[in-house]
Amino acid sequence: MSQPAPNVAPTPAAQLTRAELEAYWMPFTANRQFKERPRILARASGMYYWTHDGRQILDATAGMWCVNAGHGRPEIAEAVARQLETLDYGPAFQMGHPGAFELANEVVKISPKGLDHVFFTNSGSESVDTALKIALAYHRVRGEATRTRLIGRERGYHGVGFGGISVGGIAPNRKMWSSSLVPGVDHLSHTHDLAKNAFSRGEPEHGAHLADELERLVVLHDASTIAAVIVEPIAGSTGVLIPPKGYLKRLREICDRHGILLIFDEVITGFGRTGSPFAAQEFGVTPDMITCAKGLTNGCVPMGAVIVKKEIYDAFMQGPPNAIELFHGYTYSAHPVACAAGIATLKIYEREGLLTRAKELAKYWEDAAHDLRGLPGVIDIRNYGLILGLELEPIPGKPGARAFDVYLKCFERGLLVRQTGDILAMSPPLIVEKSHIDQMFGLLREVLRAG
Ligand code: PXG
Repeated sequence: MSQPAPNVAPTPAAQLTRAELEAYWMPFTANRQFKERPRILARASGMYYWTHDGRQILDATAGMWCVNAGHGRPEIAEAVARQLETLDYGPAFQMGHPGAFELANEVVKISPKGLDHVFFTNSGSESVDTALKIALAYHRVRGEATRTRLIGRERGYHGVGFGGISVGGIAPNRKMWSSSLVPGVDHLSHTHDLAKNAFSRGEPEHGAHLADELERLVVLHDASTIAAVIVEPIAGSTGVLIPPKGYLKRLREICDRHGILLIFDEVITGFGRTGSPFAAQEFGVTPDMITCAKGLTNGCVPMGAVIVKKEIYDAFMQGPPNAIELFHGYTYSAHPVACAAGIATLKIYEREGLLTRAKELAKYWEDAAHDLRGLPGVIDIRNYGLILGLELEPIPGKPGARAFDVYLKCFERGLLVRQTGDILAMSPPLIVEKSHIDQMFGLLREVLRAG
């Protein structure tokens, strides 16, 4: 099971002093706590990380939901190296390179039917802000400029751009910037209902009616003011919320009825996590746009994308042909190195059947997960594809402390999980074997049992 570390000799990171840790302001991290007891990763291969002091860590999170083909894939490394030697960079505006077109075509091949144009970004946050901007511009170019309202959902995570935090529904991500959020945003209720849905396997039974809140918002604001609704098919960062049966379909129907665009934020659900290439296919609901990132390049070069349906792209291709249609883009849109990584990644996914592998393992994963029911403090276990959310009873007055403690103990014992509030999340690389699953849940069981 365990793998020899490639070159486990201590790396320079092992010698970092407390002072040397200071300059790097770490994102979404308790900097002072971390720097007192740093967790430094030095290497990765397959299903494993190795820390700077040579400890092996089983990766139950695919990094942060992104390393779907496992770590250190030589095919990607070689493609990236070749690209750097051939064409390191080319201007993204008014110029192209073959990889950009090839990757767009490959992404379209695995996308839901009808979503056939791809706008490249460098992250999930940029994908979200890009999709929101396309939605607003789309209505405008079609002569419906009053459609400016954006609808998100409580507990939604859509990255950290101003658009993303505006439609997002996680309070700490918003409150510092509350006066600067995008105006005219409303939120649907989240779908988390432990009283009715605890310990659901797959899609929970209760909650489809929550989609009807969109009808209520249409009555309140009038459809002619609403541009788009954005939701994660499965909410990840907030602690794994699986959509109730029928919920996404109902959202789609209401959007259709009122000319509202539906955006699925598939930054974590894209590229095989649910058992289909995208959650849209898995749940049989086709949105108007998909935002993605992470697994697009197996996490190894930053890249994101917005996949849009033909009608949206075509709506922009109307004016004089020499006019720029969309005043939006990044220096690194379709960066040649990211495209090379993306093409190599999609080839691996196809060759190894990784975009549907989660379906084959889902039952085994589900049974292993629900076996933890009854352990001290476990108030919910929820799962879909190769995703797990495990919710713990909070320690009174210390929200998040219990799950953080479990996270630390797992890490000390050689298992990387994610923690958000009092919820633990697992989302292993899609190359995971049953033996790894046994090891993950065995270790988690021991840590939870010890309390
Ligand atoms: N949308 C969704 C649905 C995401 O999950 C983003 C947008 C932003 O992507 P970037 O690339 O800008 O970070 C995300 C990011 C976690 C976790 O463990 C999830 C994310 C990031 C970090 C941690 O839940 N998702």
